[in-house]
Amino acid sequence: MKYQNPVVRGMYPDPSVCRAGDKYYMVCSTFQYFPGVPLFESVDMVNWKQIGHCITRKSQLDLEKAQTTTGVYAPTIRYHKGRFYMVTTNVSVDRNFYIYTDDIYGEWSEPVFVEQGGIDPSLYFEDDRCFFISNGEDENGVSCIRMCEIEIETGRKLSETKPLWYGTGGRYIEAPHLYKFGKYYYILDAEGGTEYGHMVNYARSESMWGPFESCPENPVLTNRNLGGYQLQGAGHGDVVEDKNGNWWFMHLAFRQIDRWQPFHHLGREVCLVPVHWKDDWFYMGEDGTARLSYDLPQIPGKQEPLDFCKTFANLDVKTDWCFFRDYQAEKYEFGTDCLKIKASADDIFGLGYPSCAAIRQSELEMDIACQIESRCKEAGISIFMDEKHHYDLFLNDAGEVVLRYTIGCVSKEMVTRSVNIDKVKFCIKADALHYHFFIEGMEEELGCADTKYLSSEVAMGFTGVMVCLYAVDADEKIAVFTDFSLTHEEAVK
Ligand code: 6LW
Repeated sequence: MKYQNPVVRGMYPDPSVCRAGDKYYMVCSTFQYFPGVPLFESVDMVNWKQIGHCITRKSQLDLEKAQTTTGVYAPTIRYHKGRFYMVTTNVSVDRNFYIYTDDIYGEWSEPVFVEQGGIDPSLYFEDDRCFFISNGEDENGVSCIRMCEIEIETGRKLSETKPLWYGTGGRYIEAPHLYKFGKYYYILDAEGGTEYGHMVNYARSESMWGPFESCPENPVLTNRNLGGYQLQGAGHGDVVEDKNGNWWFMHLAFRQIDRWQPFHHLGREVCLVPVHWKDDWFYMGEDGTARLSYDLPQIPGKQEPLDFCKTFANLDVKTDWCFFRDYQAEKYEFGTDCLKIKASADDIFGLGYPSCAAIRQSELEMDIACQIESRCKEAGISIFMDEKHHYDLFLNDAGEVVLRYTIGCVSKEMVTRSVNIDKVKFCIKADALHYHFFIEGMEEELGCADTKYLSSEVAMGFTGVMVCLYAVDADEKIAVFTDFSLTHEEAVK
């Protein structure tokens, strides 16, 4: 098997994976976006297809107060006795909960809350008992991984919460998972922060509650010493054994924009590295680093090329489109060649429910095009990182084309064409370093802006850039989007 990382591209952070029979299932964080927690299926760990979302109803998740980077943090997916469980934190209300389903293609349950704090919850099943693990602090305020036993039907705690492991001393101990492989229990974490110093560590014990012995080779995965390498920030992930006895670590990492520019704006993406064992210790990747490509001749199969021409005809509202805090279906009319959006007064600078359909920018180089017909206050395309970092190309209610750059406390609007039109086709050409803005048919660009000002290093936070089609107007006018395409030459060769 030859494959390239990331195996799932664009903002899909904090992957967790489980095996159920011959198939694998993966979930990721979604923060303020709705539906929440995308769910992927694979038969070989390398090729992933999104089959839906775990969170599809407002009753499962209240994101009303969720700004960018709050809301849903790292989820864990587990399969036990015919039932799938997805456990996560809603950071906006500071609560951990899980939902479950017996039909992976169907709806998931209402939330079951667990009264243990911290983030990055995980579940460990042993026979009919269930243990709940998360990060947090001990009684002296020292950061650690903690665990309690719960009653899986109700979420009720059956034991007190006790510290399990204090990690290796890196900052921000998080992303815990407990496993039993052979005779040992393994407690895995991520430390160092989800930036350039991110790393994966673990420890083992013959007892579930420890004491744990740290792996002598920790960190077992980190790219922190690979200066100038495109893939950085390797960390937070989940270990899985496949049906053929191969071991893998599925984890997050990000692609930086240039060898000498330590910025990334696409968010954290899903990568896969092989795992091997020695003396009941496991080791990851290439000498503990995550690489952009792997050639594993002992594993059959091949990575399928990704479909990189996305249009209204092949995008699915159930899997591809994301909305801010809730999906208010009555505002959107999705057709195979057209999207009609009923504008709302809420804009993309604040909270609320802007009329906005968003899709992840999944490649550094992409061409984005869309025709917009509107007399809304504004309607157009936003290249959106968060409320304070976005580039917007839109038509206003005077029929003018406006390009607006918003970077932190500076927002600059340029009327680039004052032509009194109500229909225009916009094109945005993204390369790793810049966005170039055009009107179709005009050779001269309207403007050009750096990708790095939308990066996680500038904007902070945990999300990545989304391409948004949006409309703002207090009178709820309709904006019509046609001829939409999001293309990339060839991501995986
Ligand atoms: C997540 C934490 C992290 O909960 O980022 O990479 C946080 N690690 O574990 C949000 O994605």
